[in-house]
Amino acid sequence: LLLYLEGLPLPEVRFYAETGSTNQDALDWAAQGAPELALVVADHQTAGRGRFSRQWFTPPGAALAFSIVLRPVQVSTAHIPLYSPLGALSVVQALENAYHLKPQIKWPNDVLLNDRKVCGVLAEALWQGEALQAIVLGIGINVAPSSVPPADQILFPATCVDEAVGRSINRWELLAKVLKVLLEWHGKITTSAFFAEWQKRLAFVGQMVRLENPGGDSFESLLLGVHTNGHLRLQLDDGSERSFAIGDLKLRPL
Ligand code: BT5
Repeated sequence: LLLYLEGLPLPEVRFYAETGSTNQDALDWAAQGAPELALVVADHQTAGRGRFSRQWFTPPGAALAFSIVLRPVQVSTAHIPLYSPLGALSVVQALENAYHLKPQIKWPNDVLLNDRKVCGVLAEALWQGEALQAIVLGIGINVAPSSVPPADQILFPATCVDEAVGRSINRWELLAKVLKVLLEWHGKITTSAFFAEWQKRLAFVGQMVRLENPGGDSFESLLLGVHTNGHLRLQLDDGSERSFAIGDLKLRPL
């Protein structure tokens, strides 16, 4: 692993053969003073998590699961929602550059390959009172076929990188490529260039989608794109436009 990470400006890397959640490890470490770009990598997570206490499946030997500590010097809280897109775009561009794949971003935080979920991103903020201490950006990528959860355990169809590439790829090489892109965008997430690259890879633009809120209400609408603040832009039946903040809205193509 360390061999592959050589050349990247990472101050400290912690590798666990097994841990609960690398996001939890990185949050705890950040609270104890982990430096900017401190990295936690695990082979196997026993309590990997998604958004809203959902679970993230990370069996041993098959997936990429890591979390990086970012310490934005001057981040407005309004920019926090742009961190999961930072993770998603980094994974997308790494897969494009390395394996000539055409991944897309399912708003807000999933990476799809052939319309199936290959990666999930979870950005969590660490606060001290009102002050933002750090953002932990956690990324889980299905690499080998055994990392793909059984169909009855997931909400959205899933796939893995090996299946799309057609051979078994090296996890740590992919990790290094994702981190390289991430470090290039880090600090530039409010630029129009970041926004343009993100929006270009957005899945289902110009298509009808179904959105469902946690209460179970759902509606269909035309997906227009995203705003620079990360909000989703939709067109309703009467032609009016509506936007949604990143929250627990389930998005499905029709
Ligand atoms: C996510 O949440 O997609 C964010 C997942 C972030 C995981 C990384 S791994 C490293 C770091 N450490 C952690 O503990 N977490 C981060 P969400 O959008 O809420 O999607 C979760 C849902 O995806 C689950 O409820 C399942 O339906 C589905 N799912 C679980 N594991 C999956 C997998 N390996 N592949 C595809 N779908 C999965």
